[in-house]
Amino acid sequence: KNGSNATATAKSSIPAVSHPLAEESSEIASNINFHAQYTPHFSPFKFEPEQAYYATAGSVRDRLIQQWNETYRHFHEVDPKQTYYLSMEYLQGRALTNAIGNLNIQDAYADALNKLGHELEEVVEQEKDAALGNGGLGRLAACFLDSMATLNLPAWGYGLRYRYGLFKQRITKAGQEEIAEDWLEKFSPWEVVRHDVVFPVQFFGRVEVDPSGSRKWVGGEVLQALAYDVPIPGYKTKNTISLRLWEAKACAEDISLSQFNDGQYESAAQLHSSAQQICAVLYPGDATENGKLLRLKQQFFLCSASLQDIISRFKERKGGKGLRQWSEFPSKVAVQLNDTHPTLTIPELMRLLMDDEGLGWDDAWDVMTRTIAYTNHTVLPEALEKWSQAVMWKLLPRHMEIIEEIDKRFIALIQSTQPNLESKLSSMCILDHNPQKPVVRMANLCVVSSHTVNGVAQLHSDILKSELFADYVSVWPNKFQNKTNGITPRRWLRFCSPELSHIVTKWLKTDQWVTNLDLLTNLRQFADNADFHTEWESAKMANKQRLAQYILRVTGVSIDPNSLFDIQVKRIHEYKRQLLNILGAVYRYKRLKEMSPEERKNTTSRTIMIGGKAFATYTNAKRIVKLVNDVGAVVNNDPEVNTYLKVVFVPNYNVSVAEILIPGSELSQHISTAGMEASGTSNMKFALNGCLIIGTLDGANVEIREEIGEENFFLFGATADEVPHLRKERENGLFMPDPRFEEAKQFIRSGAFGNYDYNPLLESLEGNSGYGRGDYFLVGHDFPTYMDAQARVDEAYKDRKRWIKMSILSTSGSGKFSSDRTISQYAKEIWNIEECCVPQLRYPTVTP
Ligand code: B1H
Repeated sequence: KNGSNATATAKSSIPAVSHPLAEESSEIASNINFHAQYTPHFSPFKFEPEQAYYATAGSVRDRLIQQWNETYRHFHEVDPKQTYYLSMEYLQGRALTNAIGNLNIQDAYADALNKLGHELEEVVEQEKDAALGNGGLGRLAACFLDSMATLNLPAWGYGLRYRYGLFKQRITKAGQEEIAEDWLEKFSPWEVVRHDVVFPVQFFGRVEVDPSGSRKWVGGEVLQALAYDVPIPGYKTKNTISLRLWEAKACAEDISLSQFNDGQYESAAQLHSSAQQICAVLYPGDATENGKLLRLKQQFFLCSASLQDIISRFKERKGGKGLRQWSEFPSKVAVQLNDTHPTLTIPELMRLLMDDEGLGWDDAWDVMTRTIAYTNHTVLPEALEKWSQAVMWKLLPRHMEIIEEIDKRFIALIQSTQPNLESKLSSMCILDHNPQKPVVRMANLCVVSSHTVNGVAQLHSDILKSELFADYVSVWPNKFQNKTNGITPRRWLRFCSPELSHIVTKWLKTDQWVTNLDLLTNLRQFADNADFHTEWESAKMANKQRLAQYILRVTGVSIDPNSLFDIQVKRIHEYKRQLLNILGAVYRYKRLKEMSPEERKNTTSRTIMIGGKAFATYTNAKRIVKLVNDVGAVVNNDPEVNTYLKVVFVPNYNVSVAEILIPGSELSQHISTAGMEASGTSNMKFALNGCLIIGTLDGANVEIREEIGEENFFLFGATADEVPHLRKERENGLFMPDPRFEEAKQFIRSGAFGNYDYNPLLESLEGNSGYGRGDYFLVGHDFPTYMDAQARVDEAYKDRKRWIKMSILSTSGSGKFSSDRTISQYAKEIWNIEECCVPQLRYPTVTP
């Protein structure tokens, strides 16, 4: 029923100017058929959903490639300033629904597939997620690409083509198990290998000085970077930009035939195996940094290949004026570093300009600093990258010389212009000369070398200025900015919830909100409208039912769509406090057990869903996964109370699972210790989908609450500036725990959820945690106000009218959190680039 509603909306939104032939669904059907027969990946006699997926993707790809080529050509002709977004992670998810939706051809493709005996909904599910990222940072990069394309910005994404992306999570009796996910198993129809785009990338070797005194990096290991391009279509625009992913290769000459003939196969192909390792796996960390040579090689590989590509494009486009001046480079190129992971871009650009192009230090420095900007995504000390100087000297000797020189000049600058900062120099400089283990501090290198540094939410940017980078602010007061994160409204509302989108379009009488999300504020006028309420509620209910079916299918647990759907999904980390959530659930369960059947009837029924992956070696995070599963096993099978409470661990949380969970959510938890979550972006996705938030004053929660109104946000917990004092109190034994907190912990200790030893986990809330100091994340301190906020949620949910109004106000207040807004601000305030719109082909209009 709802599916057909959605189709009706989309139909009415097809623009008047459209392709007269190909839009025809029978044309499309025969095109899909063509792909099924002539794309020789499968037997032509088999046309199951999987084959239908590959054939459909092939057909859609043809259209993308046409637009894509025109975009390349247009950018080449106009030669505007371009942005290059460098990121070690892109969490793209599936591409088919997004491509069909952005091309605005969903009806025609749905019809065409029907003609061929398939359902579009089923076909799109055949696609594996491209999970070349860990969490929020990688997903942000993916949302940014969507917005850059939609805003017609001349921009490129650069990344690595990992063979294995983020691991698949399987839940067993022992907890989480990690399984390699082979997303390229049956090839990806969305990438185009570019055999004409190859650059050499060097490692190790030594620095040679020639008689003229110029320095050159020679010798070592040389691998080839081969480009794979992924098309990124904008929404209802011809502009289709590229995500260029590098793969490492060795040359044919690198095989030693003589060794091979001697039977020494491994050493014969040594470089080949070294190349294979580089792009083998995504670094599986999120906010933890394990020093690994391979990770450093990956980072340099991305930086070096991307810069060579950028420079060759700069040289190629002469603008009709003959050879270009290097001083023009920053007026043609903006490079954005997604956290410190691509920091090596800094010394690599210096090296290329000086050693290959012959610029002096001052000119090279001027060009480099005017080109590069850096985004910080975390203040967690363990996530601030520090590389061993010894390892760096070995792998990148010339770059280390350059970094030393940057550091030397920075120190001289401070000594001559800011003598008051002398005492701070040891923490401000780039090379830390701790005799035990000298390191290079990548964040410091970024701050010193880039023209702009930004945080990802207002509170986070304020903390950068007042704490992490405070000492630099007086040196460069204008270097620091805020760019509050955003999410793409295409994937995160228009396509993942066609039901709600349909209602929004109907009541706003326009679908312009998809690219102008601020229009959602106009829904406020209907916040009390009974008809609007009815439609809103039924769309949310349809999404809840779809979610309930999904949960039943993947976990075997049946959940009631009439209960309150309460969701917390994100990477598992102690600072995100999934433990607070589960302790709350344990307490709720215990209370329910103590109630009479009559009393229970007055409570609000809840389904608590928790999902997320734990870093494979993060023991406490894995214990949390196990605890959630153990609590669920007991609660869900307790006939006395399981109509009032269910606790479900949602396995293998990823982008596609989020697209099912978020539209069906009513309450979501964003409950990190204040000051620790830089922004969060799922909070924005939930709010946009009419889900209420229970949360702390952390990251972007602060701004979400401002936008949707404090009366529509369930707030609790300490504020960021109270945290240091509260930790002190805790250390000095001045903390008096709430009896409810003690009761919940005791209940777990008593073995109510099985005999697994949870003491190490519970102890992190007492005397000793992995972080040394007891309850570093202040779960105990925030527990009572958390429980109070949950009680307010239960009360609010009983008043349906009030709840739906709050839900409507959440959506209507979410306009600010479009990544279109974020990207426009980067374009204007950091990159200084303008749109470069590919002209629309004017098809002859058909007159009836
Ligand atoms: C974020 C990371 C991160 N911040 C190290 N930092 C990694 C750090 O593999 N590593 O070594 C990987 C990722 N990720 C997240 O970025 C923040 O925690 C979120 O609060 C924020 O919303 C997101 C996007 O800005």
